[in-house]
Amino acid sequence: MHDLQSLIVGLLCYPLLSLRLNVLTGIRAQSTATTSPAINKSTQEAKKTLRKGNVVITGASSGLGLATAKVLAENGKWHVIMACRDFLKAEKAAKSAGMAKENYSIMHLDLASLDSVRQFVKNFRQLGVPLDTLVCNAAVYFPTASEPTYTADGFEMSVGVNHLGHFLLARELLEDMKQSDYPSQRLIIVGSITGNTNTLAGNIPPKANLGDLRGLAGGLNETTGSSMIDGGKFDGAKAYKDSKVCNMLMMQEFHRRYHEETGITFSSLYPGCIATTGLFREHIGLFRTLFPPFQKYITKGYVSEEEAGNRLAQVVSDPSLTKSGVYWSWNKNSASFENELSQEASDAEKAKKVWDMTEKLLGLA
Ligand code: LMG
Ligand code: NDP
Ligand code: PMR
Repeated sequence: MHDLQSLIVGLLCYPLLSLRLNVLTGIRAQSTATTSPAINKSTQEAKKTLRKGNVVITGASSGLGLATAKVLAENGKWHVIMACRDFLKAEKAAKSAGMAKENYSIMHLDLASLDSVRQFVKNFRQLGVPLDTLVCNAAVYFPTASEPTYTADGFEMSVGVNHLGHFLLARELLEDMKQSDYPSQRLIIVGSITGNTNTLAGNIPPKANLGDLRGLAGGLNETTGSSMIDGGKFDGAKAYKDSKVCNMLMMQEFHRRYHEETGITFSSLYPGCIATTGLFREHIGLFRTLFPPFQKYITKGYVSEEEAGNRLAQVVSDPSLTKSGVYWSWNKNSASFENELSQEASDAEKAKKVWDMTEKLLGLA
């Protein structure tokens, strides 16, 4: 069974395997080229500028993830590993975005299952290629659900996918990034304005609030406690916003724990309001119709998927965005700046508690 699975993964990842050969042959070609006096940089430095970076993007089958994958795949410097729950959808999306086959691979990842996350890590390691950057982008949003739904492991779905699944993935893949010889390694976790109560958007009810974390400690399940982090009654919009607070807190906690030791850059961002993506697929039709013009003409917070993809691609690839521990945003001229997080989303004590409880829930501690 496992052999068959590996074979399938191997076939699906053919472009990545050929990339591995390119990396090897590229380095060989470089060692002959260094005999030229014109190229007298150290071999190691030369190697670093030679190969493509490998970036894993979760949820790259639509919206922001797909737009980012497209930018990176097309700029010639990256091989994009699209980590997606629906292989066929991802393949179709990559094709219709016009991505060239040799610039991407698709690997199965369902963040709603911890087993799937672990299997993804195993499959990735079997490829034997270095990991340079991980983008935790996938998310689900259930604004109209009256009852919670659950992941395979029994956690409320929004926090389960957006926070817990990504936390396990990032913890595991940190080990791989530590071994990368690429000039810069980055772990990016997508955040949002709606989790930040220091903004107008973050004050539209229901507001994010993790409370004393009693629901998280209890396993985010109504049969044993509460499906909500703060222990309250289920509210899909709040669960999403809470999950984004966790994303932004964990980025900072990763920074505090690992930046100095590893040199890895940890970042989060608010890409702008991409009002047309699949994130709003569960919302009522009226909302989906009115939301884009509302954001375009009234709040002026709207950005296209293409523009948002350019922004996230900058956080992956721009040499000027290497500062760690930053929550990036963009101003009206689309220039990046270091944004301020709400009090809760920058609370170091809370971050530590969320980290410790999450480790316990995932069996990491
Ligand atoms: C709730 O639903 C869920 O029930 C809840 O569970 C949770 O998920 C929550 O935060 C998430 O959302 C939202 C619900 C109430 O709205 C709807 O689902 C109905 C659709 C309403 C769409 C909201 C966007 C606002 C639309 C404004 C209209 C814009 C028109 C664009 C025109 C373009 C012009 C070219 O959501 C709310 O909170 C809505 C509150 C009520 C809306 C009041 C809006 C005031 C804005 C002013 C509009 C004035 C228009 C003038 C146009 C001038 C043009 C220059
Ligand atoms: P989309 O719904 O278009 O993209 C979300 C992606 O996540 C999809 O590819 C989806 O896969 C994937 N996904 C969902 N569940 C899982 C799962 N269990 N396992 C693996 N992948 C999964 O939304 P956006 O592009 O808007 O969202 C991307 C990120 O941007 C999110 O982190 C969101 O919070 C953030 N964001 C979005 C904003 C916006 O205005 N849209 C604003 C601020 C932040 P599939 O295609 O199979 O459904
Ligand atoms: Mg919000 C500057 C104002 C601004 C911005 C940037 C956003 C972003 N929103 C703003 C204002 C308002 N919104 C106002 C005034 C209202 C009341 C009419 C409003 C309403 C609203 C709703 C109902 N907005 C929403 C919703 C959603 O369901 C979205 C949400 O909360 O998803 C969790 C949403 C969003 N508004 C945003 C952004 C970026 C979102 C969605 C996505 C996200 O944060 O990931």
